[in-house]
Amino acid sequence: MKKYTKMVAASVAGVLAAGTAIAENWDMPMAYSASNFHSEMGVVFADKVRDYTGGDINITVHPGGSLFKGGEIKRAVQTGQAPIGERFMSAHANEAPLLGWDNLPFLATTYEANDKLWAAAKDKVNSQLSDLNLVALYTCPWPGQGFYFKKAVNSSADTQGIKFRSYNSATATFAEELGMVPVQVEAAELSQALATGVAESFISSGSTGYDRKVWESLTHYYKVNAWLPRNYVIVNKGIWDGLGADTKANVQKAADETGAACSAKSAELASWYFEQLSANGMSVEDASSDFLAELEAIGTKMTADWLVAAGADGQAIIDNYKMGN
Ligand code: PCA
Repeated sequence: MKKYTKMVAASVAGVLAAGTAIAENWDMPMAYSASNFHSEMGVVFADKVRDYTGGDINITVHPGGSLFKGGEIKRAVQTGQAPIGERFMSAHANEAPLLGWDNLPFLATTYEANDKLWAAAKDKVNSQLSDLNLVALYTCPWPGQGFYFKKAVNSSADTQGIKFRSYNSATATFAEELGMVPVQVEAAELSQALATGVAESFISSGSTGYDRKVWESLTHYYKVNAWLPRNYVIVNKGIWDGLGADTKANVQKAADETGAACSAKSAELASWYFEQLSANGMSVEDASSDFLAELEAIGTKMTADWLVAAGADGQAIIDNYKMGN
């Protein structure tokens, strides 16, 4: 009897050590529209995970902030209310400044440079996330960021007093430096904020302008390509650590493949979005050299401020990046 009990105990321990023996159902809240490439790639990821884990992990994607609003997703994953979720990384820089590494103006403005910057930042970012009880499975860049307005803008003389939709603290600072008045609004609520006049300008990619049909309220897009910020798919660290080694490897393989495919999709769509903005009546132009010079000066100040907030780890990211270039 004693021997039998020991055997059962050993086999239970074996199952636990091997990880999930029973299929787990994971709800995955995502912040952006269902038709956005980030969300479509979330579905690709879920399919791959189901496939590679032989059905052990079954992820259901909930895009558009439908399960948790964008601003709530990180907390939901940290606390395990949702085991996994997707969100915009630099939205969390107010809590953990290091996570603003991809929001530094004019530092890495091509997909290639942005990949190098992520390679330089990855270890520091992952250890910061670990402190927050999170593990990043993959990240994926948005196309370059530029300004939307409802009039022609050639310099900060034209931006004074404009109500500006920000998506994190760095973009709020950017707006203030241009004499604008920032208000933070989720992408999912952007069309409404523009239609009701809560905001009349914002910085983003062509992607979000297209998703939110902003030509219904705005007229001008200025390509600035200030930075290519990333979304990340994060999992609760406790849940992740509880998975068996094989399951982890299978999920990570799905994540690596999806991250690469998502980044390629972003690059492929970048100019297509601009065509759609034009086709819907918007003027899509490069920012004037005067405006660009002002933005660069503000960017230098923002980078200096970020370095103060992010400390030695932030400096190490920039140094690593510059060493690799
Ligand atoms: N779209 C998201 C974040 C960056 C982007 O291109 C947004 O505007 O909220």
